[in-house]
Amino acid sequence: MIRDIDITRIIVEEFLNDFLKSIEIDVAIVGAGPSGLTAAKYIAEKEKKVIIFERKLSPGGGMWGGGIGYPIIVLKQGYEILEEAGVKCKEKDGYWVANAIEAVAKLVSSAINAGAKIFNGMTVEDVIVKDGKVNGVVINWSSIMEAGLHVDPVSIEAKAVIDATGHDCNVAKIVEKKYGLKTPTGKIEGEKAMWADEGERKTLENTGEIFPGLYVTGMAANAVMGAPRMGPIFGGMLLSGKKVAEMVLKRI
Ligand code: 48H
Repeated sequence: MIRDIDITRIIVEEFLNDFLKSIEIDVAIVGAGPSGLTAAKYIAEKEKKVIIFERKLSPGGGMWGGGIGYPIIVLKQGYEILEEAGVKCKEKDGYWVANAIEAVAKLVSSAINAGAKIFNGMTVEDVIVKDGKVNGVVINWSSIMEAGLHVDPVSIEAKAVIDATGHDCNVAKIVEKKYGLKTPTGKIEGEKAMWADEGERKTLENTGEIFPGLYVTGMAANAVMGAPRMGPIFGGMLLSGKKVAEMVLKRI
């Protein structure tokens, strides 16, 4: 016999058990797009406790829709990261091509298999800063935030925080507003117009620590540093995720 309250109890107990194991962690990644998922996989593979907080219900960020809603991923570089995750890539006219649905599914799956955890429907609305260093994130349910309810958030302690929030660079914006960034200008430069070749190159160059304890990856790196967007080409996102993972692993 199915008891309705068994289902309730199991959901609440399991979630709380998971959540309580996730309040003191090595790395908090904000955003489960291609860069955040890739970073999570490489950090988790080194047995570090890594959690992705994703505002939406579904991880995958801007990858689902490929370009103009055609679910095709094009890459010039970094396709080996997709292949490592088990995604079938084929060569076409000097590029690599993959299916967007397969790419998202397998990046999510390989991050989870490596030991990363994803909390969905949770928005990072602030960070913890102590002695001039980011020490964690402050989270709330996205549904509460969207309803505009005055409900206070809770905190997660992390040795490093990665802003993988894409075009919006939401975590960098919070820190910029309250403290200024430790970048050459101290502020968010804003993403520039489309230039795929330069945008892809700069994504990697701009990946790094922008405030003690806070790292930026993917599209957010170009938005912070004032570099071009690159349109629907995804190799820079994957390589940036791998690069930030390597940088963070050296520091924690
Ligand atoms: C929790 C949050 C919050 C928050 C946002 O946009 P993404 O896919 O990011 P990247 O950098 O991995 O990939 C960018 C790529 O998808 C893209 O847009 C490209 C290549 N554009 C080129 C162009 O020219 O347009 O994923 C970011 C994720 C999303 O899932 C958000 O929901 C999530 O971050 N997010 N999660 N707390 N405060 N803000």
